[in-house]
Amino acid sequence: MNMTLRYILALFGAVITIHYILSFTHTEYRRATSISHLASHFTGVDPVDITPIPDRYYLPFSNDTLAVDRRANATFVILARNSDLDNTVRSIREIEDRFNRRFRYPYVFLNEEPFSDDFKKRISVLSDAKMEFGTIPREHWYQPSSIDEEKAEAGRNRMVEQGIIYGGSVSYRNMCRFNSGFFFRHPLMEKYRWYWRIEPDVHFHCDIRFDPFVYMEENNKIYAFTITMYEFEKTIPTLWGHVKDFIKLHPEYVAKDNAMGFLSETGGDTYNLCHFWSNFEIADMSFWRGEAYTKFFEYLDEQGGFYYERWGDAPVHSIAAALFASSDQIQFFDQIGYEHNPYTHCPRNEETWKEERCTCDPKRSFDYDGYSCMSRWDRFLQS
Ligand SMILES: Nc1nc2c(ncn2[C@@H]2O[C@H](COP(=O)(O)OP(=O)(O)O)[C@@H](O)[C@H]2O)c(=O)[nH]1
Ligand SMILES: [Mg+2]
Repeated sequence: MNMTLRYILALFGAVITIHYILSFTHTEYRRATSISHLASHFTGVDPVDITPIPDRYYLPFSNDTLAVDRRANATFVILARNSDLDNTVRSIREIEDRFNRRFRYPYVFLNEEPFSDDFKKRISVLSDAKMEFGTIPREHWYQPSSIDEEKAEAGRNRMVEQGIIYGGSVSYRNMCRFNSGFFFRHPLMEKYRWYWRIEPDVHFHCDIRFDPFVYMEENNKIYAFTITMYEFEKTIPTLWGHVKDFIKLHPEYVAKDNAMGFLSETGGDTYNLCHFWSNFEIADMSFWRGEAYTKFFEYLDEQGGFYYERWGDAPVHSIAAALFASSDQIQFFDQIGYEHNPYTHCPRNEETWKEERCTCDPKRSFDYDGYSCMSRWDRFLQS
Protein backbone atom coordinates (compact mmCIF):
# COMPACT_ATOMS: atom_id res chain seq x y z
CA MET A 1 0.00 0.00 0.00
CA ASN A 2 1.47 3.36 -0.85
CA MET A 3 1.86 6.12 1.73
CA THR A 4 -0.95 8.33 0.38
CA LEU A 5 -3.53 5.53 0.55
CA ARG A 6 -2.42 4.63 4.09
CA TYR A 7 -2.75 8.26 5.10
CA ILE A 8 -6.27 8.53 3.62
CA LEU A 9 -7.42 5.31 5.38
CA ALA A 10 -6.06 6.48 8.75
CA LEU A 11 -7.80 9.84 8.36
CA PHE A 12 -11.07 8.09 7.41
CA GLY A 13 -10.79 5.82 10.48
CA ALA A 14 -10.23 8.83 12.74
CA VAL A 15 -13.30 10.66 11.34
CA ILE A 16 -15.51 7.58 11.85
CA THR A 17 -14.27 7.16 15.43
CA ILE A 18 -14.95 10.80 16.30
CA HIS A 19 -18.39 10.55 14.66
CA TYR A 20 -19.32 7.55 16.84
CA ILE A 21 -18.04 9.18 20.02
CA LEU A 22 -20.05 12.35 19.27
CA SER A 23 -23.13 10.26 18.37
CA PHE A 24 -23.07 8.58 21.75
CA THR A 25 -22.32 11.65 23.79
CA HIS A 26 -24.32 14.37 21.99
CA THR A 27 -28.01 13.92 21.29
CA GLU A 28 -28.05 17.05 19.17
CA TYR A 29 -25.18 15.84 16.98
CA ARG A 30 -26.81 12.40 16.68
CA ARG A 31 -30.07 13.89 15.47
CA ALA A 32 -28.37 16.25 13.00
CA THR A 33 -26.27 13.49 11.44
CA SER A 34 -28.76 10.62 11.47
CA ILE A 35 -29.13 8.82 8.15
CA SER A 36 -32.81 9.74 7.95
CA HIS A 37 -32.02 13.39 8.58
CA LEU A 38 -29.26 13.44 5.98
CA ALA A 39 -31.40 11.49 3.53
CA SER A 40 -34.18 14.03 3.88
CA HIS A 41 -31.91 16.61 2.22
CA PHE A 42 -31.83 14.46 -0.89
CA THR A 43 -35.46 13.30 -0.92
CA GLY A 44 -36.74 16.82 -0.36
CA VAL A 45 -39.25 15.79 2.39
CA ASP A 46 -37.71 18.07 4.99
CA PRO A 47 -38.60 21.58 3.84
CA VAL A 48 -39.07 22.91 7.37
CA ASP A 49 -36.08 24.34 9.16
CA ILE A 50 -35.95 22.22 12.30
CA THR A 51 -33.73 24.05 14.76
CA PRO A 52 -32.09 21.47 17.00
CA ILE A 53 -32.62 21.95 20.74
CA PRO A 54 -29.29 21.92 22.56
CA ASP A 55 -28.48 18.95 24.75
CA ARG A 56 -28.62 20.89 27.99
CA TYR A 57 -32.40 21.10 27.69
CA TYR A 58 -32.77 17.31 27.71
CA LEU A 59 -33.09 15.25 30.86
CA PRO A 60 -30.99 12.13 30.92
CA PHE A 61 -33.10 9.08 30.00
CA SER A 62 -32.41 7.54 33.37
CA ASN A 63 -34.65 10.15 35.08
CA ASP A 64 -37.67 8.45 33.55
CA THR A 65 -37.19 5.43 35.72
CA LEU A 66 -38.15 5.28 39.36
CA ALA A 67 -36.00 3.15 41.57
CA VAL A 68 -37.86 -0.16 41.68
CA ASP A 69 -36.57 -2.56 44.26
CA ARG A 70 -38.99 -5.43 43.74
CA ARG A 71 -40.34 -6.78 40.53
CA ALA A 72 -42.69 -9.61 39.65
CA ASN A 73 -42.21 -12.23 36.98
CA ALA A 74 -44.75 -10.50 34.80
CA THR A 75 -45.53 -9.39 31.26
CA PHE A 76 -48.08 -7.48 29.26
CA VAL A 77 -49.91 -9.59 26.71
CA ILE A 78 -51.58 -8.13 23.65
CA LEU A 79 -53.51 -10.19 21.13
CA ALA A 80 -53.79 -8.23 17.92
CA ARG A 81 -54.07 -8.41 14.16
CA ASN A 82 -51.71 -6.53 11.86
CA SER A 83 -54.66 -4.31 10.99
CA ASP A 84 -54.92 -3.31 14.69
CA LEU A 85 -51.57 -1.52 14.46
CA ASP A 86 -52.65 2.13 14.95
CA ASN A 87 -54.92 1.25 17.87
CA THR A 88 -52.24 -0.95 19.45
CA VAL A 89 -49.74 1.90 19.21
CA ARG A 90 -52.16 4.15 21.09
CA SER A 91 -52.73 1.62 23.88
CA ILE A 92 -49.02 0.98 24.37
CA ARG A 93 -48.22 4.67 24.34
CA GLU A 94 -50.75 5.25 27.13
CA ILE A 95 -49.67 2.39 29.36
CA GLU A 96 -46.07 3.47 28.89
CA ASP A 97 -46.84 7.08 29.83
CA ARG A 98 -49.03 6.22 32.78
CA PHE A 99 -47.17 3.22 34.16
CA ASN A 100 -44.54 1.30 32.34
CA ARG A 101 -41.90 3.93 31.64
CA ARG A 102 -41.19 3.61 35.34
CA PHE A 103 -41.54 -0.17 35.67
CA ARG A 104 -40.33 -1.51 32.30
CA TYR A 105 -42.29 -4.73 32.29
CA PRO A 106 -41.87 -6.68 29.04
CA TYR A 107 -44.49 -7.17 26.32
CA VAL A 108 -45.65 -10.22 24.42
CA PHE A 109 -47.68 -9.61 21.25
CA LEU A 110 -49.60 -12.55 19.85
CA ASN A 111 -51.33 -13.12 16.52
CA GLU A 112 -52.47 -16.16 14.55
CA GLU A 113 -50.57 -14.73 11.57
CA PRO A 114 -46.96 -13.50 11.65
CA PHE A 115 -46.71 -9.84 12.63
CA SER A 116 -45.64 -7.61 9.77
CA ASP A 117 -42.28 -5.82 9.82
CA ASP A 118 -44.17 -2.55 9.93
CA PHE A 119 -46.10 -3.67 13.03
CA LYS A 120 -42.93 -4.69 14.84
CA LYS A 121 -41.08 -1.56 13.82
CA ARG A 122 -43.78 0.89 14.92
CA ILE A 123 -44.42 -0.91 18.21
CA SER A 124 -40.74 -1.31 19.08
CA VAL A 125 -40.06 2.42 19.27
CA LEU A 126 -42.64 2.88 22.04
CA SER A 127 -40.68 1.39 24.92
CA ASP A 128 -37.25 0.31 26.05
CA ALA A 129 -38.84 -2.73 27.67
CA LYS A 130 -38.29 -6.10 26.06
CA MET A 131 -40.84 -6.86 23.33
CA GLU A 132 -41.53 -10.24 21.77
CA PHE A 133 -43.79 -10.95 18.82
CA GLY A 134 -45.22 -14.45 18.58
CA THR A 135 -47.32 -16.47 16.18
CA ILE A 136 -50.00 -18.67 17.73
CA PRO A 137 -49.74 -22.41 16.98
CA ARG A 138 -52.57 -23.47 14.63
CA GLU A 139 -53.98 -25.97 17.10
CA HIS A 140 -54.40 -23.21 19.70
CA TRP A 141 -56.47 -21.02 17.42
CA TYR A 142 -58.60 -22.65 14.76
CA GLN A 143 -61.90 -24.48 15.20
CA PRO A 144 -61.02 -28.07 16.13
CA SER A 145 -62.10 -30.93 13.86
CA SER A 146 -64.18 -32.36 16.73
CA ILE A 147 -66.68 -29.55 16.16
CA ASP A 148 -69.64 -30.43 13.95
CA GLU A 149 -69.42 -27.54 11.48
CA GLU A 150 -73.04 -27.93 10.33
CA LYS A 151 -74.26 -27.54 13.87
CA ALA A 152 -71.84 -24.65 14.47
CA GLU A 153 -73.05 -22.89 11.32
CA ALA A 154 -76.68 -23.30 12.36
CA GLY A 155 -75.77 -21.76 15.73
CA ARG A 156 -74.08 -18.81 14.04
CA ASN A 157 -77.02 -18.23 11.70
CA ARG A 158 -79.42 -18.24 14.64
CA MET A 159 -77.32 -15.63 16.44
CA VAL A 160 -77.14 -13.43 13.34
CA GLU A 161 -80.96 -13.56 13.13
CA GLN A 162 -81.13 -12.57 16.78
CA GLY A 163 -78.83 -9.62 16.11
CA ILE A 164 -76.18 -10.80 18.57
CA ILE A 165 -72.88 -8.93 18.34
CA TYR A 166 -70.20 -11.08 16.59
CA GLY A 167 -72.97 -13.73 16.27
CA GLY A 168 -71.83 -14.83 12.80
CA SER A 169 -68.08 -14.57 13.37
CA VAL A 170 -65.88 -17.66 13.52
CA SER A 171 -62.71 -15.62 14.15
CA TYR A 172 -64.30 -14.02 17.22
CA ARG A 173 -65.04 -17.50 18.55
CA ASN A 174 -61.43 -18.58 17.86
CA MET A 175 -60.29 -15.55 19.84
CA CYS A 176 -62.58 -16.28 22.80
CA ARG A 177 -61.46 -19.90 22.97
CA PHE A 178 -57.80 -18.90 22.66
CA ASN A 179 -58.12 -16.37 25.47
CA SER A 180 -59.96 -18.92 27.59
CA GLY A 181 -57.59 -21.81 27.31
CA PHE A 182 -54.42 -21.13 25.36
CA PHE A 183 -52.73 -17.74 25.68
CA PHE A 184 -50.94 -18.76 28.87
CA ARG A 185 -49.56 -21.85 27.13
CA HIS A 186 -47.89 -19.93 24.31
CA PRO A 187 -44.11 -20.57 24.34
CA LEU A 188 -43.40 -16.84 24.80
CA MET A 189 -45.70 -16.75 27.85
CA GLU A 190 -44.40 -19.86 29.57
CA LYS A 191 -41.55 -18.11 31.36
CA TYR A 192 -43.90 -15.66 33.09
CA ARG A 193 -46.22 -16.09 36.04
CA TRP A 194 -48.21 -12.83 35.89
CA TYR A 195 -49.78 -11.02 32.96
CA TRP A 196 -51.63 -7.80 32.30
CA ARG A 197 -53.91 -8.06 29.31
CA ILE A 198 -54.16 -5.05 27.07
CA GLU A 199 -56.22 -4.58 23.92
CA PRO A 200 -55.82 -2.22 21.00
CA ASP A 201 -57.66 1.07 21.50
CA VAL A 202 -58.02 1.06 25.28
CA HIS A 203 -57.23 4.01 27.54
CA PHE A 204 -55.52 4.39 30.88
CA HIS A 205 -56.89 7.51 32.51
CA CYS A 206 -54.70 7.87 35.59
CA ASP A 207 -51.06 7.56 36.57
CA ILE A 208 -50.39 4.14 38.03
CA ARG A 209 -47.49 4.65 40.39
CA PHE A 210 -47.76 1.34 42.22
CA ASP A 211 -46.88 -2.10 40.95
CA PRO A 212 -50.10 -4.15 40.73
CA PHE A 213 -48.18 -7.38 40.13
CA VAL A 214 -46.08 -7.07 43.26
CA TYR A 215 -49.14 -5.98 45.23
CA MET A 216 -51.05 -9.05 44.05
CA GLU A 217 -48.19 -11.43 44.67
CA GLU A 218 -47.59 -10.16 48.20
CA ASN A 219 -51.29 -10.19 49.04
CA ASN A 220 -52.12 -13.62 47.65
CA LYS A 221 -54.39 -12.35 44.84
CA ILE A 222 -54.90 -14.28 41.63
CA TYR A 223 -57.23 -12.13 39.52
CA ALA A 224 -57.84 -8.39 39.19
CA PHE A 225 -60.53 -6.42 37.37
CA THR A 226 -61.69 -2.84 36.87
CA ILE A 227 -65.09 -3.33 35.19
CA THR A 228 -67.78 -5.91 35.83
CA MET A 229 -71.08 -6.31 33.97
CA TYR A 230 -73.81 -8.67 32.78
CA GLU A 231 -73.17 -11.07 29.89
CA PHE A 232 -75.60 -11.37 26.95
CA GLU A 233 -77.55 -14.46 27.94
CA LYS A 234 -78.05 -15.58 24.34
CA THR A 235 -74.28 -16.09 23.90
CA ILE A 236 -74.11 -18.65 26.74
CA PRO A 237 -77.51 -20.43 26.96
CA THR A 238 -76.06 -23.75 28.18
CA LEU A 239 -72.85 -22.58 29.90
CA TRP A 240 -74.15 -22.52 33.47
CA GLY A 241 -75.65 -26.01 33.13
CA HIS A 242 -72.21 -27.31 32.16
CA VAL A 243 -70.60 -25.42 35.04
CA LYS A 244 -73.01 -27.12 37.45
CA ASP A 245 -72.27 -30.52 35.92
CA PHE A 246 -68.55 -29.90 36.28
CA ILE A 247 -68.86 -28.90 39.92
CA LYS A 248 -70.82 -32.08 40.60
CA LEU A 249 -68.05 -34.12 38.99
CA HIS A 250 -65.28 -32.19 40.79
CA PRO A 251 -66.52 -30.71 44.06
CA GLU A 252 -62.92 -30.83 45.30
CA TYR A 253 -61.99 -27.87 43.06
CA VAL A 254 -64.53 -25.48 44.55
CA ALA A 255 -62.84 -23.17 47.06
CA LYS A 256 -64.22 -22.94 50.56
CA ASP A 257 -64.67 -19.16 50.59
CA ASN A 258 -65.62 -18.86 46.94
CA ALA A 259 -67.53 -16.01 45.31
CA MET A 260 -70.59 -18.03 44.22
CA GLY A 261 -72.62 -15.36 46.02
CA PHE A 262 -71.48 -12.86 43.39
CA LEU A 263 -72.54 -15.10 40.47
CA SER A 264 -75.81 -16.39 41.81
CA GLU A 265 -78.64 -15.30 44.09
CA THR A 266 -80.00 -18.85 44.19
CA GLY A 267 -77.08 -20.63 45.83
CA GLY A 268 -75.69 -21.68 42.44
CA ASP A 269 -78.88 -22.91 40.81
CA THR A 270 -79.03 -20.02 38.34
CA TYR A 271 -76.38 -17.63 36.99
CA ASN A 272 -77.03 -13.89 37.25
CA LEU A 273 -74.69 -13.27 34.24
CA CYS A 274 -72.23 -11.10 36.23
CA HIS A 275 -68.65 -11.37 35.04
CA PHE A 276 -65.40 -9.41 35.05
CA TRP A 277 -64.75 -7.67 31.74
CA SER A 278 -61.69 -9.53 30.52
CA ASN A 279 -60.27 -7.00 28.07
CA PHE A 280 -58.58 -5.72 31.23
CA GLU A 281 -57.09 -8.48 33.34
CA ILE A 282 -54.15 -8.74 35.65
CA ALA A 283 -53.85 -12.31 36.80
CA ASP A 284 -51.70 -15.17 37.93
CA MET A 285 -51.20 -17.71 35.14
CA SER A 286 -50.40 -20.44 37.62
CA PHE A 287 -54.13 -20.36 38.38
CA TRP A 288 -55.02 -20.99 34.71
CA ARG A 289 -52.25 -23.57 34.43
CA GLY A 290 -53.33 -25.36 37.58
CA GLU A 291 -55.34 -28.58 37.74
CA ALA A 292 -58.78 -27.11 38.49
CA TYR A 293 -58.81 -24.64 35.59
CA THR A 294 -57.13 -27.05 33.16
CA LYS A 295 -59.84 -29.65 33.81
CA PHE A 296 -62.56 -26.99 33.72
CA PHE A 297 -61.44 -25.62 30.36
CA GLU A 298 -61.09 -29.12 28.88
CA TYR A 299 -64.57 -29.98 30.07
CA LEU A 300 -66.10 -26.84 28.58
CA ASP A 301 -64.15 -27.27 25.35
CA GLU A 302 -65.52 -30.80 24.95
CA GLN A 303 -69.06 -29.42 25.11
CA GLY A 304 -68.30 -27.35 21.99
CA GLY A 305 -70.01 -24.20 23.30
CA PHE A 306 -67.21 -21.91 22.13
CA TYR A 307 -68.47 -22.68 18.60
CA TYR A 308 -72.08 -23.96 18.93
CA GLU A 309 -72.87 -20.95 21.07
CA ARG A 310 -70.49 -18.01 21.54
CA TRP A 311 -68.99 -18.46 24.98
CA GLY A 312 -66.74 -15.55 25.88
CA ASP A 313 -63.47 -15.79 27.75
CA ALA A 314 -64.84 -13.23 30.21
CA PRO A 315 -67.57 -15.42 31.75
CA VAL A 316 -65.33 -18.50 31.53
CA HIS A 317 -62.46 -16.80 33.40
CA SER A 318 -64.79 -15.06 35.83
CA ILE A 319 -66.74 -18.16 36.78
CA ALA A 320 -63.50 -20.10 37.34
CA ALA A 321 -61.90 -17.34 39.44
CA ALA A 322 -65.08 -16.94 41.47
CA LEU A 323 -65.45 -20.66 42.18
CA PHE A 324 -61.95 -22.14 42.29
CA ALA A 325 -60.27 -19.33 44.26
CA SER A 326 -61.39 -17.79 47.50
CA SER A 327 -63.17 -14.48 47.09
CA ASP A 328 -60.44 -12.46 48.82
CA GLN A 329 -58.05 -13.55 46.05
CA ILE A 330 -60.03 -11.44 43.60
CA GLN A 331 -58.97 -7.82 43.46
CA PHE A 332 -60.91 -4.79 42.26
CA PHE A 333 -58.45 -2.02 41.30
CA ASP A 334 -60.31 1.23 41.86
CA GLN A 335 -56.98 3.03 41.34
CA ILE A 336 -56.70 2.07 37.68
CA GLY A 337 -58.72 4.40 35.47
CA TYR A 338 -59.51 2.31 32.41
CA GLU A 339 -61.59 2.63 29.26
CA HIS A 340 -62.60 0.12 26.66
CA ASN A 341 -65.24 1.54 24.40
CA PRO A 342 -68.01 2.19 25.41
CA TYR A 343 -67.30 1.92 29.16
CA THR A 344 -64.90 3.61 31.57
CA HIS A 345 -63.95 2.86 35.12
CA CYS A 346 -62.91 6.08 36.86
CA PRO A 347 -61.55 5.93 40.44
CA ARG A 348 -64.23 6.43 43.07
CA ASN A 349 -61.62 7.63 45.53
CA GLU A 350 -61.23 11.36 45.03
CA GLU A 351 -57.68 11.47 46.41
CA THR A 352 -56.60 8.89 43.86
CA TRP A 353 -58.39 10.72 41.09
CA LYS A 354 -56.65 13.98 41.98
CA GLU A 355 -53.18 12.70 42.79
CA GLU A 356 -52.94 10.43 39.80
CA ARG A 357 -54.04 13.21 37.42
CA CYS A 358 -56.96 11.27 36.01
CA THR A 359 -58.48 12.38 32.72
CA CYS A 360 -61.81 10.58 33.26
CA ASP A 361 -65.00 12.03 34.72
CA PRO A 362 -65.80 10.18 37.98
CA LYS A 363 -69.51 10.97 37.59
CA ARG A 364 -69.61 8.95 34.39
CA SER A 365 -67.80 5.93 35.79
CA PHE A 366 -69.42 2.68 34.68
CA ASP A 367 -69.44 1.55 38.33
CA TYR A 368 -72.72 3.44 38.78
CA ASP A 369 -74.34 2.25 35.54
CA GLY A 370 -77.40 0.01 35.81
CA TYR A 371 -75.66 -2.50 33.56
CA SER A 372 -72.66 -2.75 35.91
CA CYS A 373 -72.31 -5.58 38.44
CA MET A 374 -70.23 -3.36 40.75
CA SER A 375 -73.03 -2.89 43.27
CA ARG A 376 -73.51 -6.66 43.39
CA TRP A 377 -69.78 -7.10 44.01
CA ASP A 378 -69.92 -4.51 46.82
CA ARG A 379 -72.98 -6.20 48.33
CA PHE A 380 -71.32 -9.59 48.06
CA LEU A 381 -68.22 -8.36 49.89
CA GLN A 382 -70.36 -6.86 52.64
CA SER A 383 -72.48 -9.99 53.06
N1 LIG B 1 -54.81 -11.89 16.01
C1 LIG B 1 -56.13 -11.72 16.15
N2 LIG B 1 -56.59 -10.99 17.16
C2 LIG B 1 -57.92 -10.82 17.29
C3 LIG B 1 -58.85 -11.39 16.37
N3 LIG B 1 -60.09 -11.05 16.77
C4 LIG B 1 -59.96 -10.30 17.87
N4 LIG B 1 -58.64 -10.16 18.20
C5 LIG B 1 -58.07 -9.47 19.37
O1 LIG B 1 -58.77 -9.96 20.48
C6 LIG B 1 -59.09 -8.93 21.38
C7 LIG B 1 -60.61 -8.80 21.51
O2 LIG B 1 -61.16 -8.47 20.27
P1 LIG B 1 -62.15 -7.25 20.09
O3 LIG B 1 -62.43 -7.14 18.63
O4 LIG B 1 -61.58 -6.06 20.79
O5 LIG B 1 -63.44 -7.79 20.84
P2 LIG B 1 -64.39 -7.05 21.88
O6 LIG B 1 -63.51 -6.30 22.84
O7 LIG B 1 -65.13 -8.16 22.54
O8 LIG B 1 -65.26 -6.16 21.06
C8 LIG B 1 -58.40 -7.69 20.85
O9 LIG B 1 -57.12 -7.66 21.46
C9 LIG B 1 -58.28 -7.98 19.37
O10 LIG B 1 -57.18 -7.31 18.82
C10 LIG B 1 -58.31 -12.16 15.28
O11 LIG B 1 -59.04 -12.71 14.44
N5 LIG B 1 -56.96 -12.30 15.22
MG1 LIG C 1 -61.98 -5.05 22.53
